[in-house]
Amino acid sequence: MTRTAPRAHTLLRIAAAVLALAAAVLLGAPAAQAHDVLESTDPANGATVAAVPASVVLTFDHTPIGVGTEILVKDPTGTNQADGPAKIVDNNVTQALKPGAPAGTYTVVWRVVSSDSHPIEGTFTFTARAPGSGSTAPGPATGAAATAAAPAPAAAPTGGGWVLWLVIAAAAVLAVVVGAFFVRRALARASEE
Ligand SMILES: [Cu+2]
Repeated sequence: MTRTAPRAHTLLRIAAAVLALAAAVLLGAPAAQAHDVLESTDPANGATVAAVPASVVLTFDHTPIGVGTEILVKDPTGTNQADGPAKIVDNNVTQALKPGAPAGTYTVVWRVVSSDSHPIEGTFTFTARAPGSGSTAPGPATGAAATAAAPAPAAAPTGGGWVLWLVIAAAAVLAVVVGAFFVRRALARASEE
């Protein structure tokens, strides 16, 4: 009886430690998810292009949440040449520009809500040597973007959900494995005493 008391005490402490570790891993998983990162833009930051494009595209490392997206495309006079709301398709945020937007250096001021629900923002610039083409070019471009936008929202949340569940499952497995290791070590120590 004298030996069971310290052994039970040790096991209780080990169990508490394992539970605390499992909780830390499980609660830490969402916090470890970082903000989405802007990976590239089209036109690229600092690039010079022949003419103002029909749209600018921002590519992130995850699919931003389709709420509160704001992309200003300021021409050399500071006038916003963005035409209509930005469209999010997979990891790409596309902002159409007004037909015939003037040549010069543009500043794109963007703000999106990261897939971890935090707002992120930034700016980039590009220079266009000629104005944007007339209404003929942006017409088919926005039409194609609109049809491409339709299937994406259904697929995107499923992908994000899978990743989250994978992380939780991995954390649970890790917690069990680590817990089993500590318990076995504690039992080995207890039998040595
Ligand atoms: Cu974040």
